[in-house]
Amino acid sequence: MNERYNHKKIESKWQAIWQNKGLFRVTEDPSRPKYYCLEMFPYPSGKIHMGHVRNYVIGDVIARYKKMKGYNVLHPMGWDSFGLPAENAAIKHGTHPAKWTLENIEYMKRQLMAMGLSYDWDREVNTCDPEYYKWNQWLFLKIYEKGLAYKKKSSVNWCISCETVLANEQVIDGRCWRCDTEVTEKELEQWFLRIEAYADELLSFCDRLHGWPERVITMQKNWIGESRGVEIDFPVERMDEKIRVFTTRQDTIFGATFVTLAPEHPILEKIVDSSQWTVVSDFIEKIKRQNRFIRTDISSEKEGVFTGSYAINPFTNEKIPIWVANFVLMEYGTGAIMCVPTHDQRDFEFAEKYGLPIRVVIVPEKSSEFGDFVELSRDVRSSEKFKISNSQLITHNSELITEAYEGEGLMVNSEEFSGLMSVEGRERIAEFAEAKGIGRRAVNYRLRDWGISRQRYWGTPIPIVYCGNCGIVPVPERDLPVLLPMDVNISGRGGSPLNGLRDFVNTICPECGGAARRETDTMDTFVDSSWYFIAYCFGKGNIDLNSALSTQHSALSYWMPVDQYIGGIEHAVLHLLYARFFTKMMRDLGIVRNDEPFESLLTQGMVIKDGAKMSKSKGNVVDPEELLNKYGADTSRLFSLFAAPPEKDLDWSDEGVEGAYRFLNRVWMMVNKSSEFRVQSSELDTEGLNAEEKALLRKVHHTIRKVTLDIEREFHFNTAIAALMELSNEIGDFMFRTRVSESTQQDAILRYAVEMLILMLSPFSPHIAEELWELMGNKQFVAEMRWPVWDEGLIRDEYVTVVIQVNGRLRDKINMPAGSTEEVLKEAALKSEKVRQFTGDKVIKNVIVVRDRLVNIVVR
Ligand code: ANZ
Ligand code: ZN
Repeated sequence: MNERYNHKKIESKWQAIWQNKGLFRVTEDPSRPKYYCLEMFPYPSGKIHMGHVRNYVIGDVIARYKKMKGYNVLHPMGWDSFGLPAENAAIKHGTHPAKWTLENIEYMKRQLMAMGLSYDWDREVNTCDPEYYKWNQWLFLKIYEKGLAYKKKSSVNWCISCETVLANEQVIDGRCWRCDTEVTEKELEQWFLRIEAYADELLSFCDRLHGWPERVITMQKNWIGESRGVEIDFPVERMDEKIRVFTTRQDTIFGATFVTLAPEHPILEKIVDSSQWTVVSDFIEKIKRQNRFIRTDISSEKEGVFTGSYAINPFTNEKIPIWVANFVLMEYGTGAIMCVPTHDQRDFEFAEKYGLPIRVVIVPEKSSEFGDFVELSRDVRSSEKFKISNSQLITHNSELITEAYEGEGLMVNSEEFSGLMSVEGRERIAEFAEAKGIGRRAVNYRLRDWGISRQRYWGTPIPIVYCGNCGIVPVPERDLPVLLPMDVNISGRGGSPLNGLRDFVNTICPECGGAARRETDTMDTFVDSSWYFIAYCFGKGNIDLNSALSTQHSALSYWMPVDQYIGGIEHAVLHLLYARFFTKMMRDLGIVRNDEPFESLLTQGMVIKDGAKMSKSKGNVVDPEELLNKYGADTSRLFSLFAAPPEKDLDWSDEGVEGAYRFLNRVWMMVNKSSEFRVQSSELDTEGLNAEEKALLRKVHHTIRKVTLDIEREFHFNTAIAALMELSNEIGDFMFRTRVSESTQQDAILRYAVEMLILMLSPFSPHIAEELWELMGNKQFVAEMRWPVWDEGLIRDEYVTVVIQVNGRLRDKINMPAGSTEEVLKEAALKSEKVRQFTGDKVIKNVIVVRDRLVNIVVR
């Protein structure tokens, strides 16, 4: 039995056995604690890449470890298979998106299987399968019924190159997230989901996501973008109109010297003075063509025109001009702002450009920036002094200041509010406005409703028809799924190919039976991935959200939420926010009970090679398939886990792979050499061990402790693996020293140590572990064994007193870790101060070491 390590043979053998025995197939079992381990499902682009490998291997170790810990582990996998690349491939190669997608899935599935991942393939989901997207449509209908889906004409982000609408989340620095083309605006009728209605909950629940990385929570919070302030009404002079502004700096209201409206603001029609009408309407036309990202970019040019009308500042009662400007957005707040040039940089630049008045109303404490206000302190409230300065500071040019002071400070020039700190002033002004009925506290979110309409083919058809008599009519549930037609001509130009399919478009109104048209837009594929983790709970072919509506669905309440989610940081906002939103909607529909989908989240680092992210464009990709062929799954897994802790970037190194391979070979040889164990480890009698055997036992328990805690604490697999390597060295040394089998206990401890090593190695490199386990005569699967536990007693009692002699005479006693090697003991003995007095500069002839007992130094 001295075969060489043949990964190919072993790996395919065990993969087949696991699959045939259904080792990772799970069903709900209320008598056992569950653990739902999930990796983000891939887009079936063709081949897996190292990023996938890393992601799935991390998940697999967790899943296997938890199974050994006694959990009923759900570990599923599926395909996020709708989307643009399939259409692009269709255009490029003339293959149908369905064919391309299904072939890719088949190929990639084989690759995943070759990695020995412990998936329950009976729960595989595939989002382009009608069996799946039918439920997208069903959910859409439910959401629509609840008023959470609606259609509106809106200016959308449009990518000319992809010829599609992009969600805000898909626009990165004003460019398409996919093809990097500059995004433009387009007016289209679109379907929206009311994620805004969940903004406050999505935000407040951020603080309950204890298992999430701080960085992701911050990104989510920033994206939701809560902003607390007040809405205040500014009456329009000589008109029965009011302009409602939203501000977060109401403490600066005494410095509001003009009001500015968004070009899209409806009140413009009523208030623009006839003398200004042409100027204003030309301006509006011009700004409409400007991209929103340019409009809001702080560095871009602020432009505006005067409306010819005035508003009254309700606090100063001054008449102030009303302007229109590009930097005010209609979709945010009220679409109108009060401008305070001294304390808002945009307003400052605008005022400077157009010669509008500015007035200081906040001064930094103890600042000399504002001349007269140097000596102001918290308790100065006499307004006499401010009046003089007041007149000095209202100026039509900005001689006195060169930029806005946006910070906190002391309120000045603010009548009875002068002398307050700005923080407190905000409260007082808000109270005052509320008391006087001219304003109210308001919360605004940056988060916008999610536009899900896509003018693409390869997606879920939106289940809506348009009828001349009845208007918008949802497709009745019994008619689901609205099948995506397969006989299409994909040119890639001119919007959705579904438009041209008469059989698809022309239909009958479900309400009146008259002629009607089908919606031809498909859903954003992010809809598909917003609830796939719920779909896994049902199992392949069994998804039935309807059944969960009426009753408490046992599978859903058993498995959800996901205990551990693992994926890339690039999904920190997009996918994770949508998935949280869908979970909350589905909770409110009565489908699930949990408030949040993912208890814990692990965002793995990137795979780096030669200092750059591994990517096709950088030309530094390592194809996992080559790696699997050459070294096998176990080595590939081990390397990717050993090279870095999961959340850090993994620096690719060929030597690292070699190292992992050599380690597995050593373990292989070790077990093969000693595979004729005469005894079972159950015969081990820990009391009957000699010192050396005891030391090995201790090492085993130390290792169990270290590996367990490293896994439990933030999944630090790299240090866990290092500990296993150390243990394997110790076992190797032990075997070397005890070549001849001398006692039952010697064999028993060796066997025990090797078995523990294999058990602990198994989540990382499962195939070799199964093989060696079997070779040792064990009958069960390693994957089904219990994870070992350490004995505190064996770890605590770890120091022994070692006697040090010089030429046979006691000179010192030192405390050393039990089981220390001869080298360690020798070194410690020679370092002892007391010993040195006797050895001095004498020649050391010999050092005799009895482990855990004695060191005798022979000098001349
Ligand atoms: C007066 C003011 C004075 C402001 C000051 C700031 C500083 P966040 O935190 O982003 O919510 N604002 C409000 N609605 C706007 C819109 N539709 N388009 C562009 N800007 C808008 O910021 C809120 C601030 O952004 C508001 O407070 C308003 O300017 C501006 F010294 O009001 B502030
Ligand atoms: Zn009708």
